[in-house]
Amino acid sequence: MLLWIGTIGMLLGTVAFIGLGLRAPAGSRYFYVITALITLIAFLSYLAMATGAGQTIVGDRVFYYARYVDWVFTTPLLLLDLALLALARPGRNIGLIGGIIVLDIVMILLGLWAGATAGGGRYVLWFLSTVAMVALLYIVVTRLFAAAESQTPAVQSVFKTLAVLTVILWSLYPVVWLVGAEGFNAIGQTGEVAGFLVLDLLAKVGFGFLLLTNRQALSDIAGAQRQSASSRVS
Ligand code: RET
Repeated sequence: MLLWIGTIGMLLGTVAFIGLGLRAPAGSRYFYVITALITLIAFLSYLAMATGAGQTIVGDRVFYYARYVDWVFTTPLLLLDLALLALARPGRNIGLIGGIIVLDIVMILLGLWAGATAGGGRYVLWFLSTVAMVALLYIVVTRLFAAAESQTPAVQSVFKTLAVLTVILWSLYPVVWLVGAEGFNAIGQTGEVAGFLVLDLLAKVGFGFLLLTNRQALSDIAGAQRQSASSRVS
C-alpha cells in the first residue's frame, strides 16, 4: 500500500514536471528534463517494489535493493540541479561537480553494500557511507553557497531554500536506515518504508516543485547563460 502511494506520487510528479516544462522559460528546459527524469526513475523503482520485484531476503528481513538503483541515478541528478543553480559557469567547474557526484555515488554504493550485509559489519559500511554524505553536504554548503553569491537574488533565494532542504532531508536517510529493518529495527519494516516514502516524496517531488515553479530564477539563469555565450562570441 505505502509502496503504491510512492508509485502514484512519483508518477504525478513526473506528469506535473513535464506539464510545467512545456511552458518553461526560454533556455531553461534542461532543469525540467533533469527533474522529471528524477521522479520518472523513482516511479519505476517504486513500481518494481510495489509489484514485489527489486527485493531479496537478507538474514531475516526483506531488503529492497531497488531503492539503491533509484538513488544511484537520482541523487547525482538532484545534485546536478543544485550545481546548475549555484554556478554561473558550470562548464568551468567540472571538477567540483564531478567530485560531489563521485562522493555521492560512493555513499549510495556503500549503503547498498551495508544493506545487503546480514552481519554487524554493516554498521561499519553505514558509517563510511555517512562520512561520504557529510563530506558531500559540507562541499555543497561551502563551495556551492559561495558560488551562488554571484547569482541574481531570485536564483540565490531558490538555491538557498533547496540546499537547506537537501541538507536536512538527506541527513535523515541514514537515521531511517539505522532505526529501520536494515539497522536496529526499532520501527520495523513498515516504519522504514513509510520513513523513506516521506523523505523521497519531499526530496524529489517537493524539491522539484520548488525549483520548477520558480520561473523568475530559471529565466535569470537562462538569460545569464545567453549573455555569457554571446560575450564569448564577440
Ligand atoms: C543510506 C544508508 C547508509 C548511510 C547513508 C545513506 C544515505 C542515503 C541518502 C539518500 C538520499 C536519497 C534521496 C533520494 C531521492 O530523493 C544509503 C540510507 C548516508 C542520503 C535524496
